[in-house]
Amino acid sequence: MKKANEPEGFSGFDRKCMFRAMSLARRGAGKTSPNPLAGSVVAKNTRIIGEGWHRRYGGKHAEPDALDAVLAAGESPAGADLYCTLEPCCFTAPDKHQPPCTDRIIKSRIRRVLIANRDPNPRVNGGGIRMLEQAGIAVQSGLLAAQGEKLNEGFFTFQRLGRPFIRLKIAQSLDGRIAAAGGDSRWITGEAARRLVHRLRSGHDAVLIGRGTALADDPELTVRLVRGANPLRVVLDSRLSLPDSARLLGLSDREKTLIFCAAGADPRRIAILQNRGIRVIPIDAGEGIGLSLQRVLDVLADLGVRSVLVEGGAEIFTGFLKQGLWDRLAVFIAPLVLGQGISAVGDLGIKAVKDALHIQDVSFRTIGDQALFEGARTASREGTRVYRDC
Ligand code: AOF
Ligand code: ZN
Repeated sequence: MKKANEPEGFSGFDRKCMFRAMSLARRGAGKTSPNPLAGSVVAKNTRIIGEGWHRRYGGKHAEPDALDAVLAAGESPAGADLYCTLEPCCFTAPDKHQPPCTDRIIKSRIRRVLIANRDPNPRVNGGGIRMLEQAGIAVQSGLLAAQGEKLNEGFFTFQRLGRPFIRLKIAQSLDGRIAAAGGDSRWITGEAARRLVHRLRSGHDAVLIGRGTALADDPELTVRLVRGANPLRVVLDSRLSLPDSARLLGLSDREKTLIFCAAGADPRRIAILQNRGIRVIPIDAGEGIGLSLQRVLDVLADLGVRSVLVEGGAEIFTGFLKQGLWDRLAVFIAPLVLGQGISAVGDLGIKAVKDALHIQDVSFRTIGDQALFEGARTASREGTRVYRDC
């Protein structure tokens, strides 16, 4: 079925092939960042003759991978259609690992190229499409574009805004509490919801929490309930107050734990943590909340982080929301009422309903007796969706 806002001229087979290319692209999840996920399918006379994807950062791109698969199967790509989740790259540079895909596509005598999303990398950004068209290849873009945007939310956000994609994940009671009055929060949401959180974690380059959550929950922030790569674990702890016994300091892959502290933090404590293999980065103070979130994001971006899952607590959620440093919300809601307790979000300076933050692209789904509410800061092309049990 044609999606709203999708350009005309695509067949059901076209959609099937692009859908397949996106599934292939997802196989690279957790391995390609800071570069995008990319998948590709070659088809001739409504038959798929080759498939490929970008497997890891620096490795072969999706299009040559699919074209190699065509040759390996003893087929010819001449006259075939090529489905690309991302506009093929078209440039060479000293820091570039792979040759331009456009050259290979043109040499392979592909007839038509179908693209989900334009590559916002300024060194591509429409240049790949132009080069293919100049070589006489028909190019159609926008096929399953909304799904493609989701696939590369980190890469696209970084290219457009210069900062990582930020998803705030809140697990709360029906009355909006993320912990009981005493600070206890284990567990507000059930096992199925927590499994979804682990899947969310594995889809981000980094997971970030504040000192309060690190102390109260003593989390690992690893991916254990599903298969997937562990993201970088980031803690904002201006005074380095985590005790040696904290789980985050004792994990086997300690180089994946990064603590941001204040520029004036105790140098001896920094040295002790670094000797344990933990990464510690002192940074400037920010407004109100201990550390400058913008500075944290800049450093993470320099480290190649393109997406961050922010897991709390209230002070952290409030800081990111107040400074407009977020893209999507994922709010897990459990059928519990805690009354007095810790609110998910603190003072945002909002005095009237008309000034409330409005969430767009809203979707709901139920997970047993719990719910997951998702939404975006700015509207994409999707509109509201409602899911039943999943
Ligand atoms: C494609 N197909 O599979 C990917 C693309 O250093 P390189 O050679 O790997 O190039 C990285 C850039 O190429 C990256 O920033 C993005 O613009 C594009 N990624 N392009 O045609 C692919 N992964
Ligand atoms: Zn390429």
